[in-house]
Amino acid sequence: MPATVATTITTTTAITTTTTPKPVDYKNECGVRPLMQKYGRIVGGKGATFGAWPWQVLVRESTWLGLFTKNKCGGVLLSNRYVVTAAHCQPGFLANLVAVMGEFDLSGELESKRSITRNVRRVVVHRGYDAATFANDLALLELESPVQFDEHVVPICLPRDNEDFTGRVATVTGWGRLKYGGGVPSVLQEVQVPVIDNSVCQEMFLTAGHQKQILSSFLCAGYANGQKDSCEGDSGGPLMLERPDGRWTLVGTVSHGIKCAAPYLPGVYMRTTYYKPWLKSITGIK
Ligand code: 4AZ
Repeated sequence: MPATVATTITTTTAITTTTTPKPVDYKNECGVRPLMQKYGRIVGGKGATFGAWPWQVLVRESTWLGLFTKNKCGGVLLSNRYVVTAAHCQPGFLANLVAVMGEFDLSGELESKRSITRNVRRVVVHRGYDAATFANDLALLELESPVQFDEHVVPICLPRDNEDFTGRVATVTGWGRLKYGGGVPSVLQEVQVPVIDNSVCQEMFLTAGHQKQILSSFLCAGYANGQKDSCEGDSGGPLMLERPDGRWTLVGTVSHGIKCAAPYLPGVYMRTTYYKPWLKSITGIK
């Protein structure tokens, strides 16, 4: 879509060029970023800007009647009442999950709009989840009440059924560790990583000396020399790509890996296209 260009000539003869973006219909469209100029940690990444990834969810765990809470995982907003996250993010004994939408700076500063918190009514863990292999590391969180979409709270789009993203450079976001065994950021981090073919990924793990099996339901992303990756705490968050129409689609959700950003050990994600029927069977989303 060509944007309308308005050129203003000021009295000082300086020329200001302003692009007027097509209005973003965030109440009806998935995958749009109302707060980004352009319209049409994570290890080795950079801090995002407020509202840049409006489907990013912070999954918190609350124990002892809410007396103790901790940031547990990332998540992805799929609709006004469903968040997808990793199955290994399910709450511990006598604990429950809380989803925070529109979050950005965990220290509470640097935010121009308030975040929206919802208790999780129901956790649907994939019945095939295997903690030993991380097979089917997905869970859907049904929110206690629906959220209102806003400029900083928008659901992501799902990919087409057989869409293949191999070789494309995707973005992963989260509040996870800035390096393996390191600290956590306060501002949401983003990093770009290429999607790796499964057989190439399998070879990489073998090269690194790991016997791990790369299932067809997995998707790998990262570099042979490491450097950029998701890490502990990013789990459940989005790996995503911009479609030609400028809207964003969910390629995968952060699942696991061996260490973070280490050579020949790319990050492992749950492949969204593989799980579309499962996601649809619970949420109704096409
Ligand atoms: C984790 O522990 C984790 N390098 C998540 C992602 C990656 C590694 C570990 C990917 O949650």
